[in-house]
Amino acid sequence: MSEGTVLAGITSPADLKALEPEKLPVLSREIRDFLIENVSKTGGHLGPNLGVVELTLGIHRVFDSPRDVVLWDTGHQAYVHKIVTGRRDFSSLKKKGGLSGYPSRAESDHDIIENSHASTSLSYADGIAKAFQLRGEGERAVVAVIGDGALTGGMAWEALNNLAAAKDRPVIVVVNDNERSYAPTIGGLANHLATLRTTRGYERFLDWGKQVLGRTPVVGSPIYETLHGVKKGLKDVVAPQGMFEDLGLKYIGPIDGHDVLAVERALQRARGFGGPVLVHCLTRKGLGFGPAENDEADRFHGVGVIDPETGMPITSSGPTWTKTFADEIVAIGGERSDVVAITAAMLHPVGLSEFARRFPQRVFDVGIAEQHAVTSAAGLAKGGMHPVVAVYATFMNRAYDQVLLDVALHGAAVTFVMDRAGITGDDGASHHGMWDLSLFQTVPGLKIAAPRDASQLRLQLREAVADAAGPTMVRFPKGATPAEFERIDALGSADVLRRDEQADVMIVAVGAMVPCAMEVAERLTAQGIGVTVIDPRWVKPLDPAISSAAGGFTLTVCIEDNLRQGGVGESLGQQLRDAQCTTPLLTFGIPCEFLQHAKRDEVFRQIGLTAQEISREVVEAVAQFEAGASGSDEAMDPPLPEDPATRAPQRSRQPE
Ligand SMILES: Cc1ncc(C[n+]2csc(CCOP(=O)(O)OP(=O)(O)O)c2C)c(N)n1
Repeated sequence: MSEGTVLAGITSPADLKALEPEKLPVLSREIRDFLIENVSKTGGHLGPNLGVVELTLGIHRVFDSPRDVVLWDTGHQAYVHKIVTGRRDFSSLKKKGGLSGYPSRAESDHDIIENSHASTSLSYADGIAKAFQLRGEGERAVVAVIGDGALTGGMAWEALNNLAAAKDRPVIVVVNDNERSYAPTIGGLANHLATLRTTRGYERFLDWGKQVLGRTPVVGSPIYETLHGVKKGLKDVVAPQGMFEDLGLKYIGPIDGHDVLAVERALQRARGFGGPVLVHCLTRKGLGFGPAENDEADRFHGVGVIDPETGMPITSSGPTWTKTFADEIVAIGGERSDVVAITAAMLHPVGLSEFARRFPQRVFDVGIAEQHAVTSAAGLAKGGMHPVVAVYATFMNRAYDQVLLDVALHGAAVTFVMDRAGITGDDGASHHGMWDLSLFQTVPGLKIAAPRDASQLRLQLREAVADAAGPTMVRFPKGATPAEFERIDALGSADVLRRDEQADVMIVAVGAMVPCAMEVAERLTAQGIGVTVIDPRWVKPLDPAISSAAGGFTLTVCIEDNLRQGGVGESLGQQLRDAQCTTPLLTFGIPCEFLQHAKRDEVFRQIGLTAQEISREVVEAVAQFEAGASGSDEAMDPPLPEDPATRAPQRSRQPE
């Protein structure tokens, strides 16, 4: 932080409150420079944070955080909040041990929620305000900042419905309207906000009425009251803002969200109101950084390492899983007119931009509405289309019930494409796609594919979309596609990728864990252990040929980048038990923990899901089981000690 800047003197919201108003524009500029300089080095949510500089300053000047509660919906736009609450070391943003990319309770008392899945803040606000009221602390304000994108999520509306009903509970909903999620926000709500944006007359009219008529004794005041009495009708003429007020929420706005003093005035009014209020602020995503402001795709919603002058990416990855999907779905779309694509406000990130360009009538961006996306897909299937719902795996957690009952129970032929499955890394605990296999293994009739490489992704996507019998799911991780391994044989619908003469260990490798499994095999072979590697391709249902083959080995191993609980390993264990196969099974996967942000590789190392750790465990297990088979005492050894450097891999030793 350069000495002598205004920013250097801001270490807490109190410093901000003490600042002379004329210094606010300078401070805003310095914060923007700080964001551009730092986030360009680490990557992060640059565009959203550039857009909320003044909004954040206004909030912290009016409210008394953390006594007053400030909640950031989704949480990706909380960098400025971090800066003004004393967190200015952005050098390791999103890196292991560095600042989280989202609010984090471990970092600061000013951070109350940290989940990073959108549209939850208003429900939190509702609950916190109820608690304050019950505890006699009703004077504590609860402020929720929610983007126009997050406001498209169903939960936000469930919460608004409740907030509006409690006239005596002060909750201030600050809508940060920048007209975009990643892409422009769409739908009826977006249209309504657009109307509000363009009709600023109403509040000004009321102010005028109050001033002019209030000055006219006797008749003036009653006329003003009458005007207020008919305000709904009047509003519909001057500003059609009825939707929020019809719900029962006081509406203030629209406010220029880049004018700190205007924001302050609106928030003071909102605070004084004492009930549920919605403050509509207009902002520009990416403001102050030309390349972001001009970026059509997403205004630099999230960037990697970039040049701070040009905004151009510095690092480039090879061909990615997302790009592979993107190309193939375009090819499929060209061949089949019944294939439609659905995205929940993530057209570009999930790789549907080109599909949208080529087939604009056949792509539906439903907003941040994963549940609706799934049931709407069921409807499309009923109507004779084949929908492909492309989402990040972590966000599909929300739509479990819709997949289960609205799609699977109906046998609807919908294909779910789960990008970012497994460990995602620097977005932290809530963004890992590590629950999908556990959740969706329980859905009757759903088939799940875990392709191991780009060729398999293309092939299995086609198999999925060709399946008219019921729902299918294709899951793959973040990042570059790996080196490809040709199958040397088939085992039912599975691929055999390696088969040593000596049948000691059979490894079942799930999707992207195949390269790891092949390396484990190399390492085991170097120790004189013969290995067969199987890629089941379709992990649900698992082809029974796999469990049948297990009987011929000393040990079976399953490696997956999903939670061990309920994962493919567990379902393989169940099959082995059902078949009364006594070959022991070791399952390696992700522990049932919230894993903090770090690079993907670091997380893999931290949880011991690496070829080195797995082979070490397997070598020792083989020795134990063989010794057990020969009646040696070694079989009675206690469990292996943990390697102090990395935690022991997540594995079980008994058939599951
Ligand atoms: C349930 C869920 N689905 C998808 C996302 C991915 N996502 C992160 S931010 C974002 C757009 C948010 O738009 P908005 O609320 O308007 O905030 P802005 O970035 O425009 O400030 C999306 C879709 C998410 N975080 N949570």
